[in-house]
Amino acid sequence: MSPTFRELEPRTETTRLRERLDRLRASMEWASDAIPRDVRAEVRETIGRCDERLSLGVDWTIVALAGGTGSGKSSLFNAITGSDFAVPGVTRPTTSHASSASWSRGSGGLLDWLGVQDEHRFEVPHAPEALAGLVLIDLPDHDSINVANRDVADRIVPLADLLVWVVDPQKYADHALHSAYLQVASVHGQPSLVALNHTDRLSDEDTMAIVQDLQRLLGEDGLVEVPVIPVSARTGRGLDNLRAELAGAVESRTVASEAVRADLVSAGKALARALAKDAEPTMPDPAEIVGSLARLAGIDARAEAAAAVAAGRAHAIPSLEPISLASVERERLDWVDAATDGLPLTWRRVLTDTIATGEELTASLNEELAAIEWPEVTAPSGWRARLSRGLRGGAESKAVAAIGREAVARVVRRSLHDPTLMIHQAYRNLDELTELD
Ligand SMILES: Nc1nc2c(ncn2[C@@H]2O[C@H](COP(=O)(O)OP(=O)(O)OP(=O)(O)O)[C@@H](O)[C@H]2O)c(=O)[nH]1
Ligand SMILES: [Mg+2]
Repeated sequence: MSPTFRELEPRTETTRLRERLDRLRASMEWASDAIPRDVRAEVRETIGRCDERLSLGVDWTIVALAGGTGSGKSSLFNAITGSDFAVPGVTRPTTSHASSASWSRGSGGLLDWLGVQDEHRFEVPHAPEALAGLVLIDLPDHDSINVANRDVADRIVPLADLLVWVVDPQKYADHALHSAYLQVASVHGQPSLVALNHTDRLSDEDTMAIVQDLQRLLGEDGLVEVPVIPVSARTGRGLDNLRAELAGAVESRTVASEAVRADLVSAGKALARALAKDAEPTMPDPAEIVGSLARLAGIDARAEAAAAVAAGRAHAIPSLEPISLASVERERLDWVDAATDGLPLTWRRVLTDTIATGEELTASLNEELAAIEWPEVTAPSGWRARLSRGLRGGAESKAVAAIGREAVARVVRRSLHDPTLMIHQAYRNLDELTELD
């Protein structure tokens, strides 16, 4: 491998779409129960397909050299790559396999997928920045008498980001035979161009006349967007123009990226439809439930008792009784009501499945409260102390209430608030998942 061979970095589009796929997957997992089975299956399948395509990377620009036998595809491949890697020949058809040239490192997975064999992969040394990520494919002839050749070409052509149709001037009138390929490309929005090769064997006038005639033929087929570029693989004529077209293709978003994008958006829409996005979720006020649970747990009573002891009105603070499951359940249901207010009913189930159960919540509260080390409260003695009893009682009571509430608040945050936040985010994400720019 040449030390000048370029790394394709950064692979921005692949990374970006992968993040988006992760969000789709997360929404899918969180809301799984609420999604009808058929939609779930459809979205799962889409996720799988995108995953597979993204693992190959969607930043690669695939350019295919296609056309009839002897038009000079292999010769052009060599001229563009500055190599003699492809084998042009006089016996027809010459090429029976696809060869590739990569301008960046790391295209192995993609080439496996395209079916280009190891020995037919070429890495372009001294690759210019403008062509980073380019993969050029030399195909067997399209109108081959050899069916296997045609299959290779037919399979790869639709995957190309740019189809370069190589034409021999002596056979250009056969164009009608081939325009079907260009037409299919055009219907799929796949950019294509015609490279009129062998122009070294033509006078300039003849070249111009044939270019115009080809352009006219393309126009008659409705292919007005397809440019005709005169080139010569032998002399290098027109190769700069061809390279500029390749650089243009590298700049544009790839077919693979467009396909993944379309998949992501349609799956996002299917999810959003299934989950009926039409409301803005609101987070219940945690202070409210913390207050209620603290009261139910006896924190308030304990705080009052602490005040009484500090004021000398009582001698001991009774220890906390465990909080009851029934009262915790009631508070939890109030939380669920508030957190799913206005949301489709299915989201109530998603939320109840995600936050802690009544039993878990009760156990966490009791554990957390049992672990508290309460401050020691003693009755004052002496006349100075007696004078400040009222003040001391207030301070002791506040300290006890604060410690208790903090413990309850920790449990509420962990068991209710954070999971609810996650579900609300998943719900909001649905909206974002229906668009991609
Ligand atoms: N004069 C001239 N000859 C060319 C040019 N391009 C290719 N040739 C010759 O045309 C013949 C066929 O070229 P190839 O590159 O093998 O054509 P191909 O399209 O790869 O053919 P298949 O692999 O059979 O499909 C070879 O003898 C080349 O040397 C050109 O621009 N000018
Ligand atoms: Mg060839």
